[in-house]
Order: sequence, then structure tokens, then C-alpha cells
Amino acid sequence: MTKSWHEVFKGLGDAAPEPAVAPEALDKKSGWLKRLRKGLAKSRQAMGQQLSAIMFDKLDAEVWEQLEETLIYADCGVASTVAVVEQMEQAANQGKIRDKDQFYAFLQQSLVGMFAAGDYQIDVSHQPSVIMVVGVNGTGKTTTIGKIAFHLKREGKSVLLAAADTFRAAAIDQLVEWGKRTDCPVIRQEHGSDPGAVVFDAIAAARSRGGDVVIADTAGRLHTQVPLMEELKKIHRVIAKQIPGAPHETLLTVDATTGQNGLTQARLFGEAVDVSGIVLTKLDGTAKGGIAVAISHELGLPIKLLGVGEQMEDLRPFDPAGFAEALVEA
Ligand SMILES: Nc1nc2c(ncn2[C@@H]2O[C@H](COP(=O)(O)OP(=O)(O)OP(=O)(O)O)[C@@H](O)[C@H]2O)c(=O)[nH]1
Ligand SMILES: [Mg+2]
Repeated sequence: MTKSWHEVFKGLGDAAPEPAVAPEALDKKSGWLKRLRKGLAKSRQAMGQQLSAIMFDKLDAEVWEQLEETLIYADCGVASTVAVVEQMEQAANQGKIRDKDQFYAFLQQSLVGMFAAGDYQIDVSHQPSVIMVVGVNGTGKTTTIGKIAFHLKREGKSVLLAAADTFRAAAIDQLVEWGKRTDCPVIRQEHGSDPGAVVFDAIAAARSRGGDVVIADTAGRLHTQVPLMEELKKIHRVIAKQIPGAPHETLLTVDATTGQNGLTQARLFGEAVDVSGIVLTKLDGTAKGGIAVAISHELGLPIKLLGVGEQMEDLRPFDPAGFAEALVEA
């Protein structure tokens, strides 16, 4: 159930370099699930509480109703909920669920099946690779960029951060702060300048310095939502013009605490820019971690990373089985 950063990032190379950070910040194999479990504690507790009343030797209509309510409450979304309950009911009718352990094992398995098939890796195999991070304001774009930079640096990649959220002066400062913390140069221009120009500069800088990965921060809000989408498309075009096939990743941050709103946002951003994966943030602050299931199932997008706190190391690789296991347990 453990997943290494070498599995998360495509193109890290074979040899894992000596980590340059304090050992306590590193993944210990045994600690991987622990951190994820901690991040999903609220969701797991809420689900556990609701499911605790179930009589596992008497799986009747009431039980399936209770399961349905639990999944809906956890924000798994209607489509996934209906599908999971149907599968569970069928398995029970076939005599495959006779006790609590089997119930939870099947529930985990059904949830795993709801996640979209897709590329769960983050592609940093190009020279340079460009990652564009988009999302509504406050969802955790800048923080996530800092966390990704931290992990890539740790794996020996040179990373440049592009301050293409020029809408707020504070946004540039915040990225500069993360640049200091992770020891990554930040390419920036004046507040209010053209975000496309910032990204252009960053890619040029990466090329001339032999940088491996450019991560572009973007605005989460302009004066209205429509121009924001136009702006993002424009940044996307600037990147593609400089490097055919780039951006190699367009990651959308979704704040898990906003529930079904996250689904709407993902749909909207997905229509404007070709989102390659979701970073689901603030899982540590919500009982509604099931939103991961809804987004992936309904939009067919892979969840690539999970944010489980505000610190650099509070970024977890996503894998469906590990997630389902941390979400529901017997
Ligand atoms: N608990 C928790 N807080 C988080 C997580 N990710 C981000 N945050 C916090 O959420 C707040 C907003 O994060 P930012 O990274 O500034 O979000 P943003 O999308 O860049 O926001 P704008 O620049 O305003 O568009 C900050 O206080 C972060 O510390 C997370 O996984 N867990
Ligand atoms: Mg920001």
C-alpha cells in the first residue's frame, strides 16, 4: 500500500539521490498510511459512526439505505453512491458478505472501482517539464506548489517557480516565501503584469540554466470568472507555443472542504484548460473526503495528490486502494 515518490513522478530517474532534508520529514514506509489515515481521520470517523449501527448479520433494505446516506454525507456523489450500494447489495445477495470484515472489504473494493482509470503519475520526464497549477482562490495552489517543489528538490530535480498569479501582490510574495523555504528560484515580474510574460520568462530561464521543472502559479480569481478562464487559456497557449506538448501537467487544486462545489469547479476548469489531474487539498479539515470519489468518477479525472496539512511534507501520493482503506475501516 505504500507508494514512493518515484512512482508518483514520472521521470525521476533510477537512482534515488541522498535526501537533503531532515529524516523526520521523509516518508517512512510504515508511516505512509499513517499520515494518510491522519489526514482522513475526520472522514473516517464520520463514516464509521454512521455505519456502526449496522447489524451485519441482517443486511436488509434499511442497511442499504443507511449505507447510501453515509456515502452521500461523505460527498461521494449520487452516481458513485448508487453504484457502490448496488454492488454491495448484489454481493450480499450472493452470500459474499456475511460479517463486518467482509462488509468493509467489499465497501473498500467498490470504492476503489469508482476511481477513474487514468494516469496517476505526474510527468517530469521532459527537459524542462512544465506544470501549470490552476484552481479557485484559496484552494491551495501556492501551498501545493511549495510542497511539490519540496519533493522534487528532494529527489534531485532543479525547480523554478513562476509567479504567474500577478493579480495580487501578496500572491507573488507568498510564492517567493515558498521559493526560499524550498530553495527554488522564483521568476517574477511586477504586480499586475502579464502572467503569460512571467511564464515565458520562467521557461526561458529554465532552458538557459538547465532547469528540470517549471511550476507555474496562477490566479484563482480575477474580476469575474469568465476572464479568469480566458487568462488561463492564454497562459496555456504561451506555454504550448514555447514547448510543444507543454504544459505536461495541468493540476487543478480542489479544496475538499467545499464539498460538491469542488465538482462544479473541476468541471469548469476542465472545460477551459485540459486538466490532467486533481490535487485534493485540506482533507485534514473535512469529514467529506468522499469528494475524491465523486470527482474522479463523475469527471473521469485522476486524483494525483492529496493535501493533508499546511506543511511541506503534508502532501500525499494518491492511490485508490490506500485511500479507500484510510476512508473506511472495520
Ligand atoms: N489544513 C490545510 N490547509 C491547507 C492545505 N493546503 C493549503 N492550505 C491552506 O489554505 C490556505 C490557502 O492556500 P493557498 O496556497 O494560499 O491557496 P491559493 O489557491 O494559492 O489561493 P490564492 O492565491 O488566493 O488563489 C492557506 O492558509 C494554506 O496554508 C491543506 O492541505 N490542509
Ligand atoms: Mg496563491
